Parts: sequence; C-alpha cells; structure tokens
Amino acid sequence: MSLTLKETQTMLDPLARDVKIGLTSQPKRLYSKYFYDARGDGLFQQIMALEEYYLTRAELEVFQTQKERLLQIIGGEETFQLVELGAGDGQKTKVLLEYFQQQNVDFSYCPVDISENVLQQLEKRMRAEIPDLTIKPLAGDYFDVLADLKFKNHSKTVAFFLGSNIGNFLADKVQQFLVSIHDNLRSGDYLMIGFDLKKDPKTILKAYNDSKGVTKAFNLNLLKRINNELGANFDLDKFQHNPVYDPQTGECRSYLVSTEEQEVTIAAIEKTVHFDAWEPIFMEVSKKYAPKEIEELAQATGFKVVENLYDSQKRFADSVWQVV
Ligand code: AVJ
Repeated sequence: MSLTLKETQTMLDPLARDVKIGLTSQPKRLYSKYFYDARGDGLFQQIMALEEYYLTRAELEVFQTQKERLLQIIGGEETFQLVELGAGDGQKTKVLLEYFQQQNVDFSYCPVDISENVLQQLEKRMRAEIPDLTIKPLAGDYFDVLADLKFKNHSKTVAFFLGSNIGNFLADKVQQFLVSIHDNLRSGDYLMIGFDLKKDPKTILKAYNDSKGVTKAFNLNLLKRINNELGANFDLDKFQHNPVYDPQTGECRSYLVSTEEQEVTIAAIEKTVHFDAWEPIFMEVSKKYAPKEIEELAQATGFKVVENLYDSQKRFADSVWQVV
C-alpha cells in the first residue's frame, strides 16, 4: 500500500507534522503553541514574574480594580457557567472567582484546556484555595467543549479568553477563531478577551527581549524539544533570539536566526534542513491592539463591545463582548 504525502503527514504526531511543514516552507516557521512542554510551562511562569513582562501584572490590576464593574455588566442574578478557554494556572482568574463567591453569585467555573495534566493541577489548587467553588474542568478542543456545553446546558455562558493569548493569532486566523467561538455561544452570552494594547514600542520590545534571557530560553526550548522528541540535532548556540516590534501592525514577532550556514537533521521526519547564514525561523507573533481595532474585530465576528476594562496606565484591556 502506498500513501500520499498528505496521508503520511496526517499520520505523524502533530508536532512532527508541523515541524516538517514549517521547516520545509520558505520562509521557515515553527508554532508557539509547542512552546509549552513541562520546561516551557516553567519558563513561561518565570517570564510572568519578570519586571519587563508587564502584561500579567496589568491584567491582574484590571481584575482587582474592575471586578465590581465586570459583575454589574454580566449580571450576577442569573445562573451562568464561566468557561475559561486555556486556563493555565488560573492565578489571575482566582481574583474574580473569589469575588463572585463572596457576592453569592450562582455560577460554575469550567476551565478548558487541551492538557489533562494542566487541568488536574488547576482543579486541585482551586479546590484547596476556594473550597465552595463549583468547578467542572473540561479537557479538549475549545470549540468541541463549547458546542457540547451549548447542547447539554441551557444556562447563560460567560466565556473568558485571557492573558493576551489572542495575540498569538496572525491577522488572517483571528477572525476565523472568533467566529467559531461565536457560533458555539447563544445570543446574549458574553465573551471577555484580554488584549495587550499598543504602547511605547520600547516597552513592548523589552517585554519580549528581557535582560535575563528568559524569553530567549523560552524560544530556544522549542528547538531543544525538537531535539528530544524528534531526534534532531539543533545546536542551540548557533541560533540568535531576535524579537522585532512593528508599531503599525502592532505585531511583536520573534525569530530565531541561524548565525551561520548549517544543516540540521531531524530523524523522526527523515529530513535534513539547510540554513543559510542569517536565515530566520519565525517563532511567534504577539499582536498588540488599539481600542479601535478591538471594536472592529468584535463587529466583524458577530459581537458587540459592551465595555473595555483597563488598568490605570491603559497598558492592557479586558474587553467584554456580547453575542448580538
Ligand atoms: C502567553 C501568548 C500571552 O505572547 O505575550 C511571552 C507568550 N511569548 N513571552 C505573549 C510569550 C514570549 C505570551 N502569551
């Protein structure tokens, strides 16, 4: 039996498939969703603690100062399910959950993540820290989970997509993603999205080029992961971490640049990849938004902006949308 190229590719595990496609494309690219193995999770925790990485603290400030307003908007009288897409460690969300509990709001917290492991840790922690919380972790793809909830459950949904995770979508994919969320919600449901905002380009670039080199290690860790999981021989010393920020598009893009001409062999996909001197691999986009762009994005995808909740310095916005 002979297989077509497409069949062979879909049989490979997703990492192998995407590495094969990405490193045989021109220009070369890898996907930041693969940053988060166990070591990558740890490095991201370190990034969030960096002085230069303002995003996490800015969003925490939004929650601390705007939680009353948020509850007024979504209305605490009616029962709802709070669905958090890509919950992570849930430490920021905890501020809101605790407040809703104190106010005797009738809601259940449904963190959604692809990783069972992440969810189990989150559940354990939340049960210890907020004992009376009704928590229903759901493992799986965001859209499948939302579709399932819509089908089985008739209470109002308030969905969260926080932390500027939306920034990782390129311009051509973000609308598609939001329309899919929209199609799995009901009219009147809410979606709150965390957007990092356009600001002094120097501040943004520093957040992705920290002085301790944690972000560099975070990017290089994907090459290390490919070495370990796909039997590759990337020499990490021959790649330079190079983030750039374009104030017009708001895109902060990270590249790993090959410092010399070299060949890298990846056993699991039976490929040897050639790098020219100074050839880049595009690793990640973290897009920054202007309030007007947030408005346009909501309109284009079937939502209306109810209100933007800002931190005191307007570095970050948690934008509350409603399905129209
Ligand atoms: C987790 C996607 C929000 O883009 O700011 C941090 C990931 N990359 N430093 C971001 C990240 C480099 C982060 N998000």
